[in-house]
Amino acid sequence: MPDAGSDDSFPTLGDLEAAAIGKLPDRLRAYLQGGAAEERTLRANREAFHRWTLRPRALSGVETVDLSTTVLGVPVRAPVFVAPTAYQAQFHPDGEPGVARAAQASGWLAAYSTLSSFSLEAIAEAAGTGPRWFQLYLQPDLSVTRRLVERAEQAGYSAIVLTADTPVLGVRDRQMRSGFAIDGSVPIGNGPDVLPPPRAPMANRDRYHLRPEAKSSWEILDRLRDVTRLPLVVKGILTAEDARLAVRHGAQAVLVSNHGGRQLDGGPSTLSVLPEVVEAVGPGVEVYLDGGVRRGGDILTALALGARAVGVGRPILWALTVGGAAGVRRYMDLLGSELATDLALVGRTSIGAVDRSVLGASPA
Ligand code: FNR
Ligand code: LAC
Repeated sequence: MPDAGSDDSFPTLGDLEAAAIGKLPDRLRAYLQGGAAEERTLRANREAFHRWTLRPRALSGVETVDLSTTVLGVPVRAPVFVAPTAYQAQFHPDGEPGVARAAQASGWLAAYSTLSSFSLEAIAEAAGTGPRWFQLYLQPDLSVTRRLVERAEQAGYSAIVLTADTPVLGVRDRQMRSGFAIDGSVPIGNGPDVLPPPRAPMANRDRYHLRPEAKSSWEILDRLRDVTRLPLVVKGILTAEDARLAVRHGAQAVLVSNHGGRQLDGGPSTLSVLPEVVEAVGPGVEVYLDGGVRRGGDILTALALGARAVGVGRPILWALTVGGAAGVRRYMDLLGSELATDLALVGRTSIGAVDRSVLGASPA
């Protein structure tokens, strides 16, 4: 068990990012902090939250506040989950098992990357009974993809999150300048046959070629359903069209994500397209969001616009960098407490009571 929030190297959530990036070598800082190209989309994710206002309510009887909810039917202690991020042992030796212990202690759902530093089985062991999802990157060889999914099912992961926005990695200026390369040089815990997405298309005269898995269409969801009974969550949805296609091909939920601004620069902020996706899928399908979620008020804003739960990516890696598993636990404590505070201040005592009336008028 990690210490319950004993790490005081970040007294507030607002101190976490600076505390972490001060500890990292340049290459890892570039990998973690960077987005694609000019980082317009990276910035837009944060700015979108700042355009909304929350409506404080007075004397509303808020003695006890409950953050619990369910995600795909699984009970969780807060409507926030750990978004999948690669190579966590690069940031702290505790790596994904450290995150898993913190998530279990906090009652948070956590998603783990295909590109985890530790094996998905080792992470599952550390997670114990804690809810966990496996994030899937399609592999050039379908049998390798299939094997990953089977292993995840056997190890007690309760959903497969197919990341659908990465046929090739976005153009990452900061990474290129710093020399951090997502390639075979960074160890992957799931085995030597598991590959990260390709860094760039291969030029051949007047054509550019991606890897074989890039030919996948929505039928890949049908293929995955032949392999597993687990629910499929499609990550990387930013339009009503794709949301409808995902549902038509059997996705149980969609995750509105632009990969933390790391894929298509110039794409929209996630918050700005959340309402269109929620409307497109209709009431029976859960919609999640990640990208720029930092404070309790951001969570309320996304929930008010129809998200069932939200993911946090970089903040988990910041907390891991600063304090390992105990740092992640402290981060989860701080964010949970802030969300409970903000919920009381908008006059609500449960997550189910958060609706559009929590927010002021739509931004222009
Ligand atoms: C990511 N993300 C990501 N997504 C995924 O599906 N598989 C992965 O392996 C990774 N790896 C990864 C590494 C790092 C360093 C970052 C910052 C992000 C994207 C991640 O799941 C999520 O969409 C974003 O991080 C959410 O935005 P914020 O919270 O970082 O602003
Ligand atoms: C990233 C990949 C690995 O964004 O998902 O770095």
